[in-house]
Amino acid sequence: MDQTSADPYEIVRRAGAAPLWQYYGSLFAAQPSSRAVPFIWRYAELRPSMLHFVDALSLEEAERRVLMLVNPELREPPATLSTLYAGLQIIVPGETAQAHRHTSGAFRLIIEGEGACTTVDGERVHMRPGDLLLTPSWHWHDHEDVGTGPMIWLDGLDYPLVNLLEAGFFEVFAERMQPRTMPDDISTRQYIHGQLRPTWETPRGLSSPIGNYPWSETEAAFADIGDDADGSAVDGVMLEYTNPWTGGPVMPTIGCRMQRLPPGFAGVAHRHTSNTIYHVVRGEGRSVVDDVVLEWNEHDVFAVPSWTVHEHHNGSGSEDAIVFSYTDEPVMRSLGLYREQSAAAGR
Ligand code: GTQ
Repeated sequence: MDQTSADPYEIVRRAGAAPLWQYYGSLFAAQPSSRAVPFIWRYAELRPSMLHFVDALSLEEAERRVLMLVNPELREPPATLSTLYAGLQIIVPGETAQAHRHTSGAFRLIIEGEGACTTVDGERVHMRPGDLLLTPSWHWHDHEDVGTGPMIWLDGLDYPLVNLLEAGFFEVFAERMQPRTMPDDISTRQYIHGQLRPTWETPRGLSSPIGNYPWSETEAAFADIGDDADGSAVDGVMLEYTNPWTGGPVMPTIGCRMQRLPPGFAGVAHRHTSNTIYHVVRGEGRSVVDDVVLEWNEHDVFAVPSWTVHEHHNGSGSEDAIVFSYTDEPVMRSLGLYREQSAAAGR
């Protein structure tokens, strides 16, 4: 018997075990420390590449024409944050994107263009800038541009979480486009009028039945509130998109919000055990995330990892900033892992 095999640690290792005392601190850290870093992706920098790939790559060659927004610390496999992903997708007139479905939940926040649609489980849904479109888990979806110009949107998916949980399934539809089995935009027309719920419908699954939360409704909500509510010191006037069946988040894994930071807004810092990705709909400003300053402009996307201290500022003294965000907070809450702390309370 040689000396290494007599080493008790080596014997333990060869038997497929490990001494807990060597790992305790890293496995049971005093507080979370995300592998992901705070980061910003600039729309003005990426947009020309989006247009380049319209010419360079047909949608017959690619399932989707998407640039993934990759966190520098999460390159392989690529993800934006540990549980969430963001991508920028473009489709041009005459194009169609193959119908498919996956167990990952997805949404699209429309950035620019007109005339594109997505069909989700038989319902064709129209896109306009500022609209939030849902593609919940295992819903068939395909996209098409029947308009006159390119359409660009932000994709948000939970695939980093779903893959971590080893619960990912994917299926391609037998034909390129799925049949339309319902009147266009019917779910929005039925459900969007807030407190008036269609009595003949019953919940299907855990997600909101609304295909599109149109910008016109979000804008009207902000206009109706005006300056007559202060909102929160952290987030300004923030509205959460809700599932009309539960009043809760739009999907079990992803919550979506739109916030208005009034001119000159300087938010109070806080942190929480949820990952958040932001998209600037309108305006300019900056967010400070664990001492990293992210200066943002219209249509930029930025990522705030779990438990990082962050605060938001509107950079303009005269214009609103409108910021969309999505979060894994529903996951953390449902597992009893959600914690929130104001920065003053113990950095
Ligand atoms: O449009 O179906 O950015 O399946 C990533 C995966 C978009 C989509 C993404 C997808 C889609």
